[in-house]
Amino acid sequence: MTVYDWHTGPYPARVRIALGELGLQSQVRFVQINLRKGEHKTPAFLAKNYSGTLPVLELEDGTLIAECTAITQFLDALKGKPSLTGATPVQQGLIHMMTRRAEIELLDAVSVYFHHATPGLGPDVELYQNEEWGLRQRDKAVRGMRYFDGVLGGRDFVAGDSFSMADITVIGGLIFAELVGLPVPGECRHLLGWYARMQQRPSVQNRIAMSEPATAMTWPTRHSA
Ligand code: GTS
Repeated sequence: MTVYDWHTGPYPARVRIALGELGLQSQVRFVQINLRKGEHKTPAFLAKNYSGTLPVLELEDGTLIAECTAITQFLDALKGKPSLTGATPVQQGLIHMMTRRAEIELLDAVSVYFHHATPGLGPDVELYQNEEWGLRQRDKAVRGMRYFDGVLGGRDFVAGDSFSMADITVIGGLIFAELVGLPVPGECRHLLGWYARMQQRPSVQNRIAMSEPATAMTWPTRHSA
């Protein structure tokens, strides 16, 4: 299988963490798509993912799966006994709910802040920016951090009683927040404590080394983009 990837990207990191948790990284090769060069907006890449975003998983038969949640669900199902997306209907529902909440209230909000209220990927890629919208989303992300702090005040994991795709999504949000210099408020001690625990997981520690550009392939159209 091929993962179209960007080694520092928070969204692709979600899939790499899932691969690490499931022990599937050896079944995947990574192809680096340089976001700062806009390689994700070339016609060749848009043919793989209409949304022009990473990550994308390509199966051996050419099937293309985009969206972190869909990729994670697929990988989890490959194992036969899902652990990241829930084994029972109730677990599946709760994990799905908290994953969407982590996207809407935190990760996607940080992403909009990055693309609209900071230089983002640079002027060649960021063709439309709306700073006011970006700043609103920054504030929403901080509210999201406070929400997840409350959630983690009552339990060890974001959804249910074990590590899941919902934890991975909040981790992605905090990775992105670090990248853009948006700190977690100091009083969010439950969220900060949980994040410190998450850093101990090998899948989180190895998430960048797993797709080191030195060993991963680069996108063939890179120089013609
Ligand atoms: N909903 C998508 C998902 O969950 O996969 C969002 C994917 C996404 O926004 N990916 C980022 C991207 O391609 C990758 S990164 O920001 O984490 O590196 N951004 C490029 C762009 O131009 O929006």
